Amino acid sequence: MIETGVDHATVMRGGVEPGSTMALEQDNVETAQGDRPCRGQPHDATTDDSNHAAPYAIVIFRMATSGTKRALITGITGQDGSYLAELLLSEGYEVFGLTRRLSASNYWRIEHILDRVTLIPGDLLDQLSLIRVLDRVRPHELYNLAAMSFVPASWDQPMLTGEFNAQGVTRVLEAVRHVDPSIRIYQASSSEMFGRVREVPQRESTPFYPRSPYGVTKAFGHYITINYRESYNLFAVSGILFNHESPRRGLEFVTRKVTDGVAKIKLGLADSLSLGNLDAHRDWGFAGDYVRAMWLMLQQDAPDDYVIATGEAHSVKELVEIAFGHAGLDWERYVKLDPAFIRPAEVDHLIGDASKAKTELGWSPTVTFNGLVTMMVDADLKRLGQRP
Ligand code: NDP
Ligand code: GDR
Repeated sequence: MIETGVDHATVMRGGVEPGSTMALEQDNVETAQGDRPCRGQPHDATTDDSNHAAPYAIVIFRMATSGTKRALITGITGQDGSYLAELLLSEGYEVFGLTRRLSASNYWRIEHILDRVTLIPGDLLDQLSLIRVLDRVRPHELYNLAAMSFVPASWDQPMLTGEFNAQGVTRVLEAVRHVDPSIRIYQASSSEMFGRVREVPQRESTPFYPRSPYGVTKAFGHYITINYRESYNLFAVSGILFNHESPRRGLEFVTRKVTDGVAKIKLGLADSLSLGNLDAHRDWGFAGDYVRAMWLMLQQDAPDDYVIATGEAHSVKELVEIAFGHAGLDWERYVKLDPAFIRPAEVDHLIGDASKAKTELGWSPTVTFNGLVTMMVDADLKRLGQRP
C-alpha cells in the first residue's frame, strides 16, 4: 500500500477499517492509550490536534490490539531496506516504510512485496515529517537505514551528506523521544568509520579514523545514537556493518559495477570496464545475512553495538578475477584503470571481527565471498539476458 500524501486527516482516515463505528472508537480509546505509556503526554503531537482525535483513536485501536509487531524502515527502497522488509514480513511484522518524494518511483527492489508493506512519505531532512510518520505508525521497532550511502558522492556534497547521515539521525532520535521513547531503534553505522585502521581486525572497541565525509558523518550518527541511549535511556543500537552486497546493490558500488560490467561484456553489450583502485581490500558479505543481524540486535534484552562482518578480506582485483572468471572471460583483456575512480583519500584495508555478534546474537554469515560474487554475476546475466 502506498500512501501518497502526508495530509494528516487523509492518512488517519486511511487506517479506519470498513464498518468501524464511533462507538468502537470510544470503547477502545483507553486500550489504545494503555498500549503506549507516553500517549497523551505533553509532547504527544496527537493531543495538540483535537480535530483529528476521533479517527486517530480508531487507527490506534486497530494497531494496538492487533497483537502484531510493527516495524518502520527508513530507506526501505534501498538494498538493505528491501531485504529487511522481507525478513520482517516473514517474522510476522506489519511493515511500514518511510519514502521520500521522487519525481519517478524507485520501487524496483520492493515491487514483489508492495502489496504487503505500507509506504508513507517522509524525509530525513524534515523533522516534522518524521514525527508525523512515527505518530501514525507507532512502531515497536524503527530501523534507520536511510542515508546518502555512496562514499565518492560525499566529497561532492559534504554538507548534504551531513544533513542526511548526521543530523538526519539526530532528527530520527528526536522524533522517537518526542513520540514514544519505548520504540527500539537500529542505526545503520558503517565500517567506513574505521577508515585508516587503528587495529586489525576491527572490532567494537577499535578507534575510528574516517577517511571520507561519509565516514565522518556516520561516526556522528554512531555517537549520537549512543549518546541518546545513555542520555534518555532509549533502546538505541548501532550496527557497525562491513560492506554487504547482493544482486540488489546499486550499480555504482564496485561489486555490482563489476558484475553488471561482466554481464554486459559477456552479452556483447559493452567491450570494457573502467575501474579505480584494484588494491583496496574489503570484508564483503551478503546483504540478506546482514539484515538478520540488524533484527537480532533489536531482540536483545539490552541495547548494545555490534560489528557485523565475515572476518575475511578480499581485494577489488580478486573480485574482478572471480567475476570475469565465472563468465569465462579473461579480465585483463577488458578492465581499464581510470584515475577518475580514485578517491581523494582511500580506505585501504578493512576486515572485521564479529565475534561479539556471534557469541551474543548467535549470528554468522552464510554466504562465502565466491558464492556472493557468482550469485551477483548470475543475476546480472539473467537480468540483461532477458532484455528485449
Ligand atoms: P542504499 O543506498 O541502497 O539505500 C539508501 C536508502 O536511503 C534509499 O532507500 C534512499 O531512498 C534512502 N534515503 C536517502 N536519503 C533519504 C532521505 N533524505 N530521506 C529518506 N530516505 C532517504 O543503501 P544500503 O541499503 O546499501 O544501506 C543502508 C544503510 O546502511 C545506509 O545508511 C548505509 O550508509 C548503511 N551501510 C551500508 C553498508 C553496505 O555495505 N550496504 C555497510 C554499512 C552501512 P531513495 O530510494 O529515495 O534514494
Ligand atoms: P565503499 O564501497 O566505499 O567501501 O562503501 P564501494 O563499493 O563504493 O568501494 C569499495 C572499494 O572499491 C574501490 N573501487 C571502486 N569503487 C567504486 N565504487 N567504483 C569503482 O570503479 C572502483 N574501483 C575501485 C574503492 O576505491 C573502494 O576502495 C560501501 C558503501 O555501501 C557504504 O555506504 C558503506 O558504509 C561501506 O561500504 C561499508
